[in-house]
Amino acid sequence: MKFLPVLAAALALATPAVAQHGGHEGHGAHAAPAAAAAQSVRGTGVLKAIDARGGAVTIAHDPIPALNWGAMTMPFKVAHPALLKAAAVGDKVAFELKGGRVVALKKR
Ligand SMILES: [Cu+2]
Repeated sequence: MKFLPVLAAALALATPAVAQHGGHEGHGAHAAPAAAAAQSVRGTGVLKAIDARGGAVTIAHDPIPALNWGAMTMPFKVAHPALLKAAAVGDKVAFELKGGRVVALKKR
């Protein structure tokens, strides 16, 4: 009977209001939910940094309801180096994530 309260707690955490940043702060743990790996998800935000060597961009992204993510600033690996040149720091951008990586990025 210990199982049920735990399950109830897990379900409570799954509600959008509470799960907003669940698992979201640890970026390494940003291995996105299965849904994100299977299909692409679009987001918008502001490009904060470009890490050419690391092949990553830091985006202050708006909430992404499809992933249950609240707004936050975080780094993303890019799928192709060319994406690093798609926009400049400070630009408002639209991007597409697949498998936790940015597969499309453009100025908006
Ligand atoms: Cu994030």
